[in-house]
Order: sequence, then C-alpha cells, then structure tokens
Amino acid sequence: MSAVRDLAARVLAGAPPAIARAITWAETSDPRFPELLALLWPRTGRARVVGLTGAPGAGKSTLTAVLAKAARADGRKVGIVAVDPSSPFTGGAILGDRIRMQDLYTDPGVMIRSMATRGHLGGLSRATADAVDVLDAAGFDDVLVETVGVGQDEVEVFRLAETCVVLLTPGMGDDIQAIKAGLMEVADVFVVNKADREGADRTVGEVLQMLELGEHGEWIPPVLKTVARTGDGVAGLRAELDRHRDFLAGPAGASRRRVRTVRRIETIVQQRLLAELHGLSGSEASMASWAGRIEARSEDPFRAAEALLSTLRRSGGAGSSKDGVRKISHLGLAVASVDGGGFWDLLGLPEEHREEVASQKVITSFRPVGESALELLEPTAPESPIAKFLEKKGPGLHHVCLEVADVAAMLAKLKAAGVRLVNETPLPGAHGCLVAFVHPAATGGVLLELSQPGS
Ligand SMILES: Nc1nc2c(ncn2[C@@H]2O[C@H](COP(=O)(O)OP(=O)(O)OP(=O)(O)O)[C@@H](O)[C@H]2O)c(=O)[nH]1
Ligand SMILES: [Mg+2]
Repeated sequence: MSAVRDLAARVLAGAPPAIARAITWAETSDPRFPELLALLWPRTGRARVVGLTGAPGAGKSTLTAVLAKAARADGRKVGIVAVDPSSPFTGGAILGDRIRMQDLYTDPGVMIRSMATRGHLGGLSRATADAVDVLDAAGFDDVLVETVGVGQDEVEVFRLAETCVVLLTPGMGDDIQAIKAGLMEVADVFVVNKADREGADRTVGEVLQMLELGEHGEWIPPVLKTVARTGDGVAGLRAELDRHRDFLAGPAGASRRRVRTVRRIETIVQQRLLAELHGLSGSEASMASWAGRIEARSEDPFRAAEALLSTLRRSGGAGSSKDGVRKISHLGLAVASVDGGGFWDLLGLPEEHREEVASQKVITSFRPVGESALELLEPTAPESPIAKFLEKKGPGLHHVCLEVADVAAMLAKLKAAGVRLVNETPLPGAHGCLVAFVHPAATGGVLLELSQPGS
C-alpha cells in the first residue's frame, strides 16, 4: 500500500498520530495532501462544525471546552481546532471554576489541534478547512473551531463553519462596532459571555438593536447570555445550535452549503495560480521589475497583473505552450526480451533504434508509429524497475510518454500544483532526451514519462 493510502486508512480508523500527521500535511501544504484528501473526501460531511469567534479573552476557549464536555456527555466525539496563537489550547491547560480542561486533553474521544496563523501564504482558511475535513473523516461527530475574530483571514476561517457563534462580553460597545463591520452577516448566534458581570443585559440590548437595523434572511440570530466559567446558559446555547442545525437541514442550508463549497474551490484555484506564477522561471525578477515600474508610475498594477496572467496562460494553462505537451512521444511496453518483435514486424513497424539506458537499467527498442513510437523495454538487471514490473504485473503497458519542450519547467509547475512526482529533477533517457516520471497516483493509474528531446 502506498504511504498516502496507508495514512488515509489510519485516519479513517481514527488513529490520533495519523490524524495529527494528516493535519500537518494540510498545514504545510504538503504535495501529498490533495491525494490524501481525495481518499478521505467520501467519508466527510458528517461532522457538525461550529465556529466560535470573538475578541481576545472573551471566553472562547472556556466556552469551547464546556461545549466539548457537554457533547462528550452525550457520547459524541469532539475535535477542537484552535486557530489562535494565544489560545490556552495552544499554551497548555487552564482551570476554570468548574471546567477542567485537562480532562479534555486526556480524553481519547477528544482531539485538540491548534493551527499556526502564520505561514500559510494567505491559505489559513484553506488549511483550516482541510483540518476540519480530516477530523470529520476520522469520525469526530462535532468539530469546534475557535478563532479570534479580528483579521480578514479569521473571518474567512469562521465562514467555513456550519454554525457561527460570535462571543461578546458586557460593556464592549466598541467591539460591537467592529463586529458590525466584519462579522455581522456571518453570525448565526450571538452569545454575551461573562454574563456574571455587570452590563450583560445592556450588551444584549445593543446587539438586538443592531440586529433590528441590519438585514438578515430567514434565520434571525438569537442573542443569549452565558457564563462559560460555570456553564450557566450553555444548555440554552446548545438548544440554539440544535435549532440552527435543523434550520440548515432545509433549503437555506443547501444554498449556504453551495456558497461555501464554491468558496472552497476558489480558494484552492487562487492559491494554485499564485504558486504556479511563483514557480515560473524568472517570475520573481519579472515581478520585481513590474513593481519598480509601478512605483515609478510608469506602469500600473492592473497592467502588471494582466501581463503576468498572460505569461501564465502561455506557460501552459491551455496546453499550447513553451513548456507544454507537444505529442505522445511513445508508449512503453515491458517485455522479457526486445528480440521477440516478430509481431510488430508483421504489423509493418520495424525497429528503428536500440539502446541501453544505464540510468534505468534497460535496453530500449524503438518502433516508430507515425509521429509517435512503441518502446519495448527489457531489463538488464534484477533491480531494474522493468524487472520489478515484470515480476509484479507481467509484460504489458508500462508507461505513457509525453513529449514536452521543457521538462524542468513542467516539473516545477506540477510540483507547485502538488502533483506527486517520481523524479523531481530530469534524468538522462534514451535518444539523448531528458526525462522524468510522474507517479501513477497523480495520473489515474498509469506511469507517465515526460521527455524533452535532446538538442
Ligand atoms: N467572569 C467570567 N470569566 C470568564 C467567563 N468565561 C471565561 N472567563 C475567563 O476569561 C478569561 C479568558 O477566557 P478564555 O476562554 O481564555 O478566552 P478566549 O476568548 O479563548 O481568549 P483568547 O483565546 O486568548 O482570545 C479566563 O480567565 C476565563 O476564566 C465567564 O463567563 N465569566
Ligand atoms: Mg482562546
């Protein structure tokens, strides 16, 4: 079994080290993650995802812990994703009056994971969405996502939850202004936490007033009071979360899910395009020179973006390109001996060229077919990849080879897109070509050779 399949199987079986590793792959944009997610995807979509956001210190972690404990009491498995560098979930454990977070850390039915907020190239929401999917596939019934509701990134993260809870605390009029701007339209439930403090009712009143002025659809966000430290009001909050889940089971939920899925695709496309741009040779210099001209006011940002986009398109988007694919170079057939070619002679496809390729430990025999060719491959040593192939699968189609103009550029592009490669740098092949192989996992099952003709 491949390493990725093996990891997927262990994630699906709920093994904590495997889950942690899979989330690390998501976080670091590991090139194997797309393949992993493809294996996990059919088993996602079952977890209930609730996001909690609010100003630093509003009580998000405390409330998350209380919700997690309540879910555990119902026998549900809980995943917690803390997208928050200062969260107690990242730093260790805190002690509330009644809430012992340590219990969560030692409970095998709970998995707590913090996400670093830096180093995602703007892909924090993508990485978090991926982490949530991993937990979902691993069988966690509830996934709670805690974020500090400040930056744009965090709002994006928050949007990926099915139900978004915004926490406020008494006497935070300014925060309400801020929330109005960014979170108003994504909040499904408002919670005024620390209701043991003075002014909670006034804050509730302010939110209600704001809701009356603002626009909302069919769902009118409820405004609740909680004391996360003691658990007061949490039963009411859970009831509202249930009610919202029921609401989402209807048509409004379907359209909301659709918006979220589309955003998800868009985020990936956006990141891929940027990665491809950065992977183009000379793009860094070109970017810097555009920036210089823009700052000197001889060019403008839109023209720069347009020019860079057309470079990208030329470099391979539509396949019509400098480093793009030109044709099928040949089909590689594994055989015990290249001498038994009578059948191909009968077809009128005589051998044109025979050569030993040391790097692959094979003898190759080329029989041209129009613009392409058949390449018969005979192993020269037991450790030759062809010998192994013959042993495992017997003679037959071994690979498809596409001719590209620039194999290094194509490899860079594939790598940037997270495609699994057998060779990250080109090797010398037959005919003086430069070649590299792409893993069958990336191509739908067939080993793919990329070959750049020798000069
Ligand atoms: N009085 C009172 N204190 C609370 C309540 N809920 C949480 N706290 C306290 O508020 C402090 C911050 O709580 P956290 O749960 O860490 O808040 P947070 O929003 O996760 O904070 P950050 O992750 O740092 O942004 C802690 O000392 C909690 O014990 C509450 O309902 N009443
Ligand atoms: Mg916290």
